[in-house]
Amino acid sequence: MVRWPAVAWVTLGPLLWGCALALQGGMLYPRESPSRERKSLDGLWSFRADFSDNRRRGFEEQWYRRPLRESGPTLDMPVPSSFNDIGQDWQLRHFVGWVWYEREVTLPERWTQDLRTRVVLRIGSAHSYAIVWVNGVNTLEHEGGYLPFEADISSLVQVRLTAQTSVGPVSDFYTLPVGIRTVAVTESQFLINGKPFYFHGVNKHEDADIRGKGFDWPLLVKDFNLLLWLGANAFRTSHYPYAEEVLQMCDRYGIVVIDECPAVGLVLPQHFSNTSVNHHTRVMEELVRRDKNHPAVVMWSVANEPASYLESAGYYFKMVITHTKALDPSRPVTFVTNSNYAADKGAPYVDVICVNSYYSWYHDYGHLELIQLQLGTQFENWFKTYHKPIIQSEYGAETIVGLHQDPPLMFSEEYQKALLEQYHLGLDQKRGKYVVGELIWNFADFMTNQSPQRVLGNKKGIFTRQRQPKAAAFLLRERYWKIANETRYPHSVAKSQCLENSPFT
Ligand code: GCB
Repeated sequence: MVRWPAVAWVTLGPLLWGCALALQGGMLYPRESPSRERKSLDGLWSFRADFSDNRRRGFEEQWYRRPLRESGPTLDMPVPSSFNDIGQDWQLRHFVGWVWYEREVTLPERWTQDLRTRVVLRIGSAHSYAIVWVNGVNTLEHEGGYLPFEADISSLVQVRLTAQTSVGPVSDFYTLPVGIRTVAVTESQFLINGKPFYFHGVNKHEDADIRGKGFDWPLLVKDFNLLLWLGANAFRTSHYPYAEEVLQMCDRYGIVVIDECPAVGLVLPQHFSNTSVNHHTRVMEELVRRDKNHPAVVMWSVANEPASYLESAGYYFKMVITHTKALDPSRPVTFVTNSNYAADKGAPYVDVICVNSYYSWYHDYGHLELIQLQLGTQFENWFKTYHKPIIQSEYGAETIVGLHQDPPLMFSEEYQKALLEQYHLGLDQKRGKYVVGELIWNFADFMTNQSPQRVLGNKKGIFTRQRQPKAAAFLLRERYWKIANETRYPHSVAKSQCLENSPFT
């Protein structure tokens, strides 16, 4: 007689954010249906950071062979969360290296006994290299954070009975909410359902006090209520793909998304190698596979602020963008640039120019009077060179909430407002011509590495990290609602609380 395991234990490499056991996988969000059950593994996990000198003690001592508590002390770690933000330990706050997560799971008896049941372990996201052991067996490896990966673990949790011949085909089905819309780009317009669309929105980060990047429903709903309050109709998932639940909300609320690949910091010549191209295209495949069914996603962004002025960047972006277009011919593709229009080698391959600029912030400090001229010149140069629609994909000013200074000085709430006002005047001169969007940097203050440029993180939010408005939020709110009422999509956020009313139906 063979006994089946009632308990499976799972040891993970780096940070795990969320996972689910499902009867069927297929990389898409594992929805429940009459043929599918889900078991969430969110909750408290055992955790250990490998502080050893070479940071490989865990592999040398094979911590994955036994329950983690048997190879040394463990901490309790909530999943999803960022381990750095949870404890009081300075070393862990700054730790980069292997960390180990483990959890014992009791499986429903049917999953382990009924051989027609397929058991799939799916990790929503683990940053940035993950190895997964199930019952001590190396089951799954994945490189690159933010995107899901999965493995069929049926053979690891089910008993091999001699009656295997009785296993027949299983029918599996589930339904997806559907939204139908077209997206197209002309020389000067971004069209949704054939109508010109103007992006008036934000850049975000998955970030909040204590939970760090960990997914959280109350935070997500609060953020969507703030987007509604603001009159925003779009955001960019800067600088990585966000949790799938975020895109589900965008579909429901009619928020348009520029979905970005986690390619930030491609700044050295060696980053534009064949190895990088191969990895980059693989990540784009994972991103498109995961998010292709979301009507909210209207454009792919393959990178943020690469050194696209380098000679080698031309071939590199040609390859990555061509590959992405082949994966999904229905959506435009871009990357976000901060290079000079005359030097950018990747721009010839994008459908929309997305350009970041920080006039009167990272240079010309305090010279707000220059912004309109600088912005106008920026737009004209890009347009006359490429004849493509342009989105101002980032602009903003660091602002410490409650700091006041008039006449405005940097870091005060007055300076952020005045800077935005100047940008808006510049944007309004080109809006309706070929500038098709503006995305403020940033929706909310967020945590960063420490540096002399950052006061407890990046403070360019129009909301604080706790989601309270700074003065600039009211300015932006007035502008966004005015634009919303002028354009043909006033209902985007305002009225569409469900898919039936969104612009995607
Ligand atoms: C940028 C980057 C973003 C930074 C921002 C800033 O250009 O894309 O990651 O956070 O500037 O505030 O410096």
